[in-house]
Amino acid sequence: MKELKSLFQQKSKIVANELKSMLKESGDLKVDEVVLKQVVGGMRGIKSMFSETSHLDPIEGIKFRGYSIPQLREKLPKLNHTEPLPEGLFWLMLTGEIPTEEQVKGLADEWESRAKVPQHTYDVIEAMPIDTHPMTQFSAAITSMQTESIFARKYAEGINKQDFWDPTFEDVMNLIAKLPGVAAYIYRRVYHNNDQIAPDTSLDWAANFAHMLGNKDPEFQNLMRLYLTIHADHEGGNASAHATHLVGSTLSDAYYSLAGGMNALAGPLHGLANQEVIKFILEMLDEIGTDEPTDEQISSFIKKTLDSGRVIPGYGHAVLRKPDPRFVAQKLFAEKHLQNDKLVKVVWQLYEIVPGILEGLGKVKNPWPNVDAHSGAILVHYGIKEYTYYTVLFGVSRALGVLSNLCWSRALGLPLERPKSVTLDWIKNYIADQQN
Ligand code: HAX
Repeated sequence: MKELKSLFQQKSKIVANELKSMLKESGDLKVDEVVLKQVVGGMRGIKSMFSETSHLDPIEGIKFRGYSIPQLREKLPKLNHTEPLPEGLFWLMLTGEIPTEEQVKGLADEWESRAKVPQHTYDVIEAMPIDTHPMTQFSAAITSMQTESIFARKYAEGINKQDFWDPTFEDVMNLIAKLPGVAAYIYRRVYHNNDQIAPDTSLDWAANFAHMLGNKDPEFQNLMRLYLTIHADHEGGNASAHATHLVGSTLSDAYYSLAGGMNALAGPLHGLANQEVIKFILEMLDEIGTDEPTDEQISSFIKKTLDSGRVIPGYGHAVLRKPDPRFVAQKLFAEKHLQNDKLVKVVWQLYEIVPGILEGLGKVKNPWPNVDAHSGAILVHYGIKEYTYYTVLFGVSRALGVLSNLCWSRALGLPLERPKSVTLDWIKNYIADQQN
C-alpha cells in the first residue's frame, strides 16, 4: 500500500508545515472562552483539540473532510454495490481525497493480506468466561495484539521522532485488517457455539466481516458497508476518539490507544446506547404485550421511563441539535429495504413521539434521535439479534476514524495531552477573587 502511505506522508507534511507557521504567527490568538459550568460539566463545546479527519456541525451533522453522509453515499466508490466501501472513507480521512475504484480495491486487498490474527489473541478470548460482555472480549483481544506493534519495537530501538508516523501507519493498517476476524470470532464463539467461519478473501473488508458473522445476503453486506462507513468518526472530542487520542498522546501504540477508545465506547451514554435502544424497545413491547403498539401506549411507556429517572436511549446528543444524519441514512436504507418490518416501524413511531416528550421536559438540549436509535432494529431484521454484541460492530467501524486520527497525530507530532484540573477550593477562591 505504498501509494496511500506516500500520499498520506505528502499531505500530512503540508498540514504540518502550515500548522507550524500558523502557530508561529498566531499561536497566542484567543479561540474560546471557558466558563465555570464547562469546567465541571464535561468540557462541552470548548475548542481545545485538533482533529483533521472529520468535523461535527450541530445542525448539519458530521462532515468527513468536508463531505456530508449523503455526499459520501454518492461519491465514495461502491465497486458495483449499492453502498460505499469503508475502505474509501479511510482513504479520504487520511488524504482528503476521494479515492478511485482501483485505490479502494487495492486497499481492500492490502487489508486482506494483513488480516491474520495471532493465535495467542484467540487464546486470550478463549480464556474468558463465555458470558463475558463482547466489548470486554474485544478490548482484551485488541490489547493482546499489542505484541505485534511495530511502533513499540521501533521506539525501543530508538527511532527518530520525525519518523513516528511510519510504524504507526503500519500498526494502524495491521490492526484495522485484523478487527473483523477478531470481532467475528467473538460473535461466533458467544452466540453460535464457537462454529467459526473462514474468511472469504474475494470479498471486501465489510462484506467479509458480514460473511464471517454468518450472513451471505448481499443486502446485509451492503448494510455492513453503510454501517461501517457512517459510524467511523464524529470529530475528535467524542469519548472514544478522545480516549484513543489521549492514550496515543503518551506515545502508547495503536493497539493500546484503540483499546482505550473501545473501553470508552463501551459506556451506555456512548456506543453501548445501540444495545440499550433495542433492549428498551423489546422491553417496551413485552410490557405492552404487542409488537404493534399504539402511539398512546408508547407515550405512556416513555413517560414512565423518564419518571423512573432513566434516559431514553438513542435520543439526545452532546453536540448535535437536529436528527442525526447517521440516523437518517439508516432510515433511508430501511425505507428502501425493510419498510414492512414491525420493529423498524416501532423505531419510526418513536421518532414521531419521543422528541415532543423530551422537548416538554425543558432541559434536554437535543430531543432528536442519534445514530444508535435505528441500528438495532435493522440488525435484528438481518438475524443479528444478540444485542449485547452491537457495540462491537460500532467499534470495528470507529477504529477507522480514531486510528486514522492517530496517524495524523503522529505525523503532526502532536504533544502529550495534559489539561489543567482545579479543586473546589480553587473554584471558591477564584469566585471570591472575581467578586472583589
Ligand atoms: N432522555 C432523558 N433525558 C435526557 C436525554 C434522553 N435521551 N438526553 C439528555 N437528557 C437529560 C440529561 O440527562 C440532562 O439531565 P440532568 O440535567 O437531569 O442531568 C439534561 O437532559 C441535559 O442534558 P443535555 O445537555 O441535553 O445532554 P448531554 O450533552 O449532557 O448528554 C447524552 C448527551 C447523549 C449523554 C444524552 O443525551 C443521553 O444520555 N442520551 C441517551 C443515551 C444515548 O443515546 N447515548 C448515545 C449518544 C450518541 C453516541 O455517542 N453514540 O455512540
